[in-house]
Amino acid sequence: MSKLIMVSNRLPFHIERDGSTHRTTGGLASALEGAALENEQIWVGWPGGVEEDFEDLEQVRAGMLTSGMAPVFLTKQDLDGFYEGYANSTLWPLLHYMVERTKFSNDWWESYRRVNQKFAEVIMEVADEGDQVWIHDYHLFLVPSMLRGLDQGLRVGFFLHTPFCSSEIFRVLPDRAKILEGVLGADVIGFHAYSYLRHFRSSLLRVLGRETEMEGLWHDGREVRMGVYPIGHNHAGFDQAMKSPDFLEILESHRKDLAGKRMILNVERLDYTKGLPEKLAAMRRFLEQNPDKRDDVLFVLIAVPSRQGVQEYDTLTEEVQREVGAINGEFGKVGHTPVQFFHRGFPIANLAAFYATAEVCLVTPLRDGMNLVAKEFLDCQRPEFSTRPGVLILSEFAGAANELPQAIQVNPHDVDEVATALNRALEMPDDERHKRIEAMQSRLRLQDSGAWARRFLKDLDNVSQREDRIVVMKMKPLAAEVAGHVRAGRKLGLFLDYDGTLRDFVEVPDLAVPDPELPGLLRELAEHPKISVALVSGRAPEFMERYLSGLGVTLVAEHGYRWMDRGQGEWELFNPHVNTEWKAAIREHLEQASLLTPGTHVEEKQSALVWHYRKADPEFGLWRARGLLEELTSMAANLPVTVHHGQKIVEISSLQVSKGEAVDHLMRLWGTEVALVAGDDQTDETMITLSPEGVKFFSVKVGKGPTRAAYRTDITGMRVFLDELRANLRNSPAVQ
Ligand code: GDG
Repeated sequence: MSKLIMVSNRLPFHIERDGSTHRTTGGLASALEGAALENEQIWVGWPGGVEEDFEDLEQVRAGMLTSGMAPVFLTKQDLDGFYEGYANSTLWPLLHYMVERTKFSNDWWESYRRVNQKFAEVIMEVADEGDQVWIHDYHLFLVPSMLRGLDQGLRVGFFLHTPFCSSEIFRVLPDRAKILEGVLGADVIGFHAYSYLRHFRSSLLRVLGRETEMEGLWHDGREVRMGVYPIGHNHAGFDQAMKSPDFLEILESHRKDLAGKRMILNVERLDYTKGLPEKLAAMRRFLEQNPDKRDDVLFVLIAVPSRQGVQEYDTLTEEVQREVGAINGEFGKVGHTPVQFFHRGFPIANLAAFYATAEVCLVTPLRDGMNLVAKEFLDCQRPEFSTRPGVLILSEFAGAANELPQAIQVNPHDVDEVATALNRALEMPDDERHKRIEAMQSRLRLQDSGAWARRFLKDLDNVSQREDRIVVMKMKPLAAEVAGHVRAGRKLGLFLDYDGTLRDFVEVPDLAVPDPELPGLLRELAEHPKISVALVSGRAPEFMERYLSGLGVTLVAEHGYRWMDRGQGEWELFNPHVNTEWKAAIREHLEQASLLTPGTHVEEKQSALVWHYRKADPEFGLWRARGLLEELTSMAANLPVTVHHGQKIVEISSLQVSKGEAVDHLMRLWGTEVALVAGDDQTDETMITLSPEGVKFFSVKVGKGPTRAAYRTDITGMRVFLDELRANLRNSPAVQ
């Protein structure tokens, strides 16, 4: 049975005094426990500490492996550059929309790459073919594609625990493209909320120019799925804690200490994203505005220390401590301190007792991927422990806000709104409290952390089994079959589109020149006595002649309007009587569209006009293209033209010209007995739908979209086909 390899920056374990280690149940570890998976599990991550301090790394590693953990040791330099630097001072603030806190450094980026590589290597040491690898969080954005470089047989998932910020923020990052390409190595990419998925998709579009569907995209011969998987809290863990004798004791002592006062609770890691100063400002405002409640209300602030020693966090801690002191100085009196600040963590039973006795939970992060505290509070509010149900005040900028619409939702930056919400919560009648909390609780207890892990891993399982994943591999048997025909002495015609079939699209079409291997590959195939090759493109003749002539390959330009036999001599017309009188009227219309749409232009070919919008804003360009298509289709009703929406182009070409006509002509000329046509867009369907009599015919669609082709692949798969065909024929030459 395959293994599950969990990968996170920190390993979930403790080191004992005697050097032995044991697992802890942190958030992720307990999610897996709750998921009750049958597979063997291994955890890859940083064990804590500094590599230089371990005396015998091999011994530590071997010891840890026996408890299912594979350590990634980090040096002092790694911790500075990767962890404190790129992960926590570049990515963390940026993903939380805090551009002014975001710092950039090339050294940090290099360190981030190096450490991601270390993780990938440790994963490969423990992985076997077919294993599931589940990578967590922003520390490890590059690991998925690094694994692809090392192995094809793994099923790789990536989950982001933070928000994914708007593309307008994300594109500030100097290494934005590499980060996105890094994550695209995964088979499933998960987010807490739909808005994060939306931002990720728009970053793929605006940074990489990649159009995607809501549920995913095709990348490097694989389907990459994207989805929304809101994490749940550790319901079982809290349930168990609340059944322990400790819990009842602590609960009792809380009640005594409270002596009838109403607790407003706040629990968080002390981090600037959680909005503690803003929250203190709202508490102050509440106390100012509600003198009658001052002596009844107790604010309990639990702020677990985080990233201590980092300047920004130390400054934040001091700021919070100062303001707590100021509020208590101003509003406290003998026997009553309005704000109790705990700068430490508590065991889970204590935490549950706080959640159970609080009347209001104030969860107001400025940004938060999900926020589990909100869910834990709701879960621990149980009738057996408190007479009145509690009220949740929740920031609209926490991922949890999507799932908890019955909370009082607030803008954490609006001090007045939060202060008013505090008063509203305290005043809320019991029946309203019941209705709100019950609606939220029933959902949360089912959607706990175990359910979350199961859902993600199930999708990871499914994707990997899809046919599409092996699309590149299917090209090898196809090449062997076609080679078999050639070896048997049959004449093969290869009719290949260029852009999107042999070469990826780029920003400037003129730069889409053949990669260094392509000309040699085409030449060698064309030199075979039984093979004729034609490149059948929509491009103008000049480009094709410049980069693709002289290879012995026939060039067909302008969708079959002109051709150059075997890539030498003069360009000829397939049909010298093509009518192009319609061009004047259409040209004027397209030029008007270009004026109104920055970044677009009109290209004129002999038999066609093309409106290009690759350099326009992607969404604006697409919207305009759709409008143009509608207008042109009705204008063209009485003209001898066809209108076609291609890759970032709208093309109007003569009806008397098509790639299919051209290929038909060449097949007759060459006496083709076996033909393979391949293309990626709608104009290629005219070749794909040919059914020449007496010819063994293979058709290949490259990329997504509707097609009548028998095979589907992508650019990588197409190249695999051509390479394999060449290799097959090199090994056993043709029957002459
Ligand atoms: C990241 C994302 C996302 C807190 N104090 C104590 C204690 N805790 C536990 C809570 C809760 C966890 O810490 C905090 O989780 P959050 O979700 O609130 O926030 P982050 O730590 O920032 O986590 C976040 C999360 O990942 C999961 O994807 O929700 O948005 O930023 O579980 O209970 N636990 C104990 N004692 C404490 O004093 N035992």
